[in-house]
Amino acid sequence: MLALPALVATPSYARNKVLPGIVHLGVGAFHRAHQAAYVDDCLAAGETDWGIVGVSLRSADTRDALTPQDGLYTLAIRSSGAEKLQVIGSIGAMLVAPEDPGAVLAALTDPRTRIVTLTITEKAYLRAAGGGLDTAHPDIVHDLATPELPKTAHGFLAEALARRRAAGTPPFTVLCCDNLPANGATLHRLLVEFAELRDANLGVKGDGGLADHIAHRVAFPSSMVDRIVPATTDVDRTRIAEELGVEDAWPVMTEPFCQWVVEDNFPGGRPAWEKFGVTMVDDVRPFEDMKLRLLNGSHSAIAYLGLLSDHATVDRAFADPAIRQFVDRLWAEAIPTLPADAGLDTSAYTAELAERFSNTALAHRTAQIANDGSQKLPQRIVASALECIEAGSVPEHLTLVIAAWIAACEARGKTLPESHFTDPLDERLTALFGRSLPTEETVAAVFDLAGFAGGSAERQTLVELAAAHLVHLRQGGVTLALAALG
Ligand code: CS2
Repeated sequence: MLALPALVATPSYARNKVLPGIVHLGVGAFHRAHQAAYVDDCLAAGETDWGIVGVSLRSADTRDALTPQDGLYTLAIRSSGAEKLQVIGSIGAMLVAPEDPGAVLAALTDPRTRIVTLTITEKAYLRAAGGGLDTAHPDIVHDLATPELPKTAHGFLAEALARRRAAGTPPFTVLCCDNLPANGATLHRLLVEFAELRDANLGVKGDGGLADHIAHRVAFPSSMVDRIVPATTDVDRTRIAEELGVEDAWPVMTEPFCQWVVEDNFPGGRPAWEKFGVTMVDDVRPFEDMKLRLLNGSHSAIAYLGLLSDHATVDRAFADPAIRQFVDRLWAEAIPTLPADAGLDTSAYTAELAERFSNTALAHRTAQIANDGSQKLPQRIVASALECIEAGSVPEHLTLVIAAWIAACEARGKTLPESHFTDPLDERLTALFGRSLPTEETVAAVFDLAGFAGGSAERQTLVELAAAHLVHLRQGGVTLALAALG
């Protein structure tokens, strides 16, 4: 390795002695700031058979940037006053699924691969509005028709597990690291559904099928992952190159905070993660709900209210006293929906969140968090709002976040740039907004499209609350909507 400034931490282990043990699907910035950093510590401590094979399911960008630098990249850990650089070496090889699905399947069926981790983002789980597998999605249809050339995570996992089973290789453990509730169980359910359709195509039924194998023989521990990772900018690239004295095509920016809580269910073995700061637990659910509802929920609130108030970054939006007060009240509304007996310290947690959101060095763009609201709001906002109503309280603040999302979507191409952020529902949302229906009908139609509160008795109450907020947002912007709160 080139000589780097002495303060830059570099891998202290022989990278050519590391064996692949983990295949990661979705090798984006988040993975590189989080799981890859934990694995780097394991490798440095001598657990050398847990190297990562990184897979991109869509674009070649990460592979193209990192392969010429041998998979090495800089992690820049930034706080308002300081920046610490660390070179991470845990990603040994990188594959681009659309270019060579066979190579991905070879990595997944390699007996040395004992864990498959995923950060593919909420929308790649391909759930229909009701929560089940979107069996009409063209990529699912494709993967069922052409199992040996998959495109989706579901297709790759199912084909690899089928091949391992046929070869007598034990299954790998599937470790979901996306921001979904009960993420392991959710992926497990979707994959069994996918495998049932696959079995049906092959005329296999019941016990002998892949669905049965996946249902009973493959472990899907849930996990809660947390680290804020803003997208890297060209300014970051230039600054890091100056500090390093060498170009890094894709350094990753992050904060000092890092948390990983994992359900301890790894029949095929795992790194001794607990030695490196990972919390291994029996049940991750309380941690997951706290993170989704308090961190991610307020992140989405800050993103949409921030965009509508002209704040480009989280720290600036959070420094706006009206938004700050709103977030405090949002937390107060969501906290009673968390389990009271799980030992969660919500005041320490929100105090720490307030510090993290105030980190001015991150410049975390509100537009980045605004992406994919239809996929994020159900677990961040809608679930707590429903539980508030069930418990007899009125989720005024939670429903305002839903309205702010709709208003921000409507504002694109008007007060916000056309594609400032995107959503899988964009085409249908644009068509809906074009119909200029009465506000409550628009909100009800958005709920149907996004599957918010589907089938629940409280849905109409949520629609009415969100519609009232949307009227205010349209009439007098964020100022009026916040002023109108009780
Ligand atoms: C953010 C998350 O972009 C978003 O939707 O809320 O990526 C958030 O930064 C992470 O979950 C923090 O762990």
